[in-house]
Amino acid sequence: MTVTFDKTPGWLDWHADPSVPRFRMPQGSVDAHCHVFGPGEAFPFAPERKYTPCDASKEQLFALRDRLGFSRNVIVQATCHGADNSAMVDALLSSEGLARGVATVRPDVSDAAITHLHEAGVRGVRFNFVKRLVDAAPREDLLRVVQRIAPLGWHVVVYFEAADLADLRDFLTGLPLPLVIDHMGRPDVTQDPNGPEFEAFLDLLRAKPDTWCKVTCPERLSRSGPPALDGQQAAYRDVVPFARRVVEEFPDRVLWGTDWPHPNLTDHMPDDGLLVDGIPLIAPTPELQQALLVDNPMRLYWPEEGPAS
Ligand code: 0GY
Repeated sequence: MTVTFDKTPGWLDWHADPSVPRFRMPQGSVDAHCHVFGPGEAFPFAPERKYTPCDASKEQLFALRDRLGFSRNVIVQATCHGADNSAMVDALLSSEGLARGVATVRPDVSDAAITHLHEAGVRGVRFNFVKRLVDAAPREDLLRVVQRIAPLGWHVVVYFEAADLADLRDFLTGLPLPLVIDHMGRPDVTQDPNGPEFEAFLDLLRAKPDTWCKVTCPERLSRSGPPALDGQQAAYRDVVPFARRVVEEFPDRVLWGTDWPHPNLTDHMPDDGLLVDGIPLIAPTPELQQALLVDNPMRLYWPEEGPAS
């Protein structure tokens, strides 16, 4: 029997006709944060999910990759699929090696399942601390997951909100694996980018030198919003000083991604091409762009391919 799903009321679908970016990304750029959703008929959403999205298939993701000018993707397991990684793994297996994955696993995951994930291209697990997305997992469980994945050389991707950093900091700095932080730890961008809240976030990157940061999701963090129709103001300009601080202090530890298909946005859906056009504002030089879009994600997700010649 085929299961059908009704989207969460008010759900905004991904942009059907994104613009082709004016910014020319360097050759080999990686969209290092994106998701697939279902399709629900083939890959049912998890019973414990907190939202039911529209479908966003691997074919649609790869079409976006090509339209925007990316070469590769890092597909992050979305919470609507719980710990059933099959939609993400199916996308990896269809990518001809051009996608890597970040999975959600439970501490009792079998060795065979971990091996299967690795062979498909998974290189990390995601720990999600955002309460509206998941029920909190006990930290002992997370540490057991860390023990299970450490032999494979994987890393831990963490998603949390700025207000929770103080509580999480010791746990995060104590993790014996590289750490990748989603969306700059979700700063409150009405605050000063040089103020204490964002300084505490930058201190985490200083304290644990194998911590990476995704300078992603301006559309999610912004209060100034998308560009005015007259095009006079840059899109999401209030997020720029935060991302730029991270890129300039840690040029070798930053990653960029679209966050397509943009789960849980409620006021507007971004044009993915315009998101790409925002990259030179946060990484203004060709050297910073090459590191952000190519060298850094390749080092983390395709190290076997070595540095670009
Ligand atoms: C994101 C952000 C969100 C959701 C998820 O896995 C997810 O459900 O990541 C969000 O709602 O903030 O990274 O895509």
